[in-house]
Amino acid sequence: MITFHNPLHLGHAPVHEFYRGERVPCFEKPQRVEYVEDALGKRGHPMLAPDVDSSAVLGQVHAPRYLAFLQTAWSQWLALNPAHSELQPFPSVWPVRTLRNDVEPENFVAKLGLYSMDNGTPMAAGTWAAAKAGADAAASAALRVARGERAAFCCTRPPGHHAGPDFMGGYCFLNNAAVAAQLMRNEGAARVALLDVDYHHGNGTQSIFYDRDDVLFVSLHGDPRTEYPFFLGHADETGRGPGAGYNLNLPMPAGTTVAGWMEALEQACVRIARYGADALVVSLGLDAFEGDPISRFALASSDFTRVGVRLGRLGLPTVFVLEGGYAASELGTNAVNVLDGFEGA
Ligand code: SP5
Ligand code: ZN
Repeated sequence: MITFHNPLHLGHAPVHEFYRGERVPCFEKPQRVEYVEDALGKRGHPMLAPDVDSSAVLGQVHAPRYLAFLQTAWSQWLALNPAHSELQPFPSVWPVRTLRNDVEPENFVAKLGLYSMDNGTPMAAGTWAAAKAGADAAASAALRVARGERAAFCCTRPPGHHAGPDFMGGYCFLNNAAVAAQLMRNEGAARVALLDVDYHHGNGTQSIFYDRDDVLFVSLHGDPRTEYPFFLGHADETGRGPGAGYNLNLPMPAGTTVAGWMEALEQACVRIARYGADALVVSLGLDAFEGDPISRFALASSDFTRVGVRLGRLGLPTVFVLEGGYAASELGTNAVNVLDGFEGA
C-alpha cells in the first residue's frame, strides 16, 4: 500500500505530561512512528513524502483564529521569556460553562486554555510544523485515493482525532482524518464514511462533522463514563440538524475482549455499507491492543489482520490515518497487520 510519512514529526518531541499531578514521560513519542516506518519498509510498502499543501482544507475543518493561534503559539511562548525554549507550556484556566469564549484574551496561557480541552497536550518548538506536515501527509494520501488509488496510509504523529474545530487535546492539534475526509468531498466524493477505531472516542472528528450528512462518523471506543475523553462519545449522540442520524457511537466497557470488539466492528461496517459511502477514512488508532499502556481493550497483534480483512471487504477507496497506540515497539506490527489484512481481503 502506498504510504505517506511525516518528515517533520521529530520537531514535536515534548518531554513530559501530567498523570495524577506528577510529571511522567510522554506516551505520544517519536519512536512510535519510527517503529511503524520500520515495519512498512520491512514488508515492502513504499513510503513517500507529502506533496499536497493542506492549508485550504484545514480552513474548512478548523476555525481561523485557532489555526492562527497554533501557528504562532511557540513564538508567543518565547516572547514571554526566551528561557521558555527549554520549557513546555500548559494551560491552567479554561472557559467552561458560564465563561465567555468569544473574546480571545491577550494573555498567552489564557489563550492556551481557550484553545485546549485538557492539559494533556504538550507543545514543543516544532509542534506547528509537525502537525502541519502531518495534515499535508493526510491530504496527500486522500488525494491519491480520490484520484483512483485503492488505498493509502498516512503514517504520522502527532495524532489528530481529539482536535476539534477550535481546540487541541488528547495529544492532537490538527485533525488529519477530518482533512482527509474533507479533501475527498472537495474532490467529488458525495458521501464519505469516517470510521474511528482508536481506543479513545474521536470527539474532535465527531464535533467537526456533527451537523453534516455528507460525512458519516462511526466510532468504536472505551465507554466515556470511565475512559478519556470522558465528555463525549456516548451512544445517544446521533447527530444534529441535517447531520441527525449520521453519527454512530459504539462505546464498550473497559476490558472488552476481541469477540465483543469484532461484533461492534461488524455493526459499524453494516452502517457504513447502508450509508452508500463513496470513500472511507479510517482513524487508525492501535491502542485497542492488549499491551497498550494507557488503554483497556484486548486485541492481539493477529486480530489487527482480521480488522484489515473486514475493512477490505467493504470494497471502498480507503485512506488510513494513524492515530493513537502507545505500545511503541508493537505499533509497527499492529499497523502493518491492518494494511496487509486489507490488501489480502
Ligand atoms: C490520540 C490518543 O490516543 N489520545 C489519547 C489521549 C489520552 N490522554 C489521557 C492519558 C491518560 C494517561 N493515563 C496514564 C495511565 C497510566 N497507568
Ligand atoms: Zn487513543
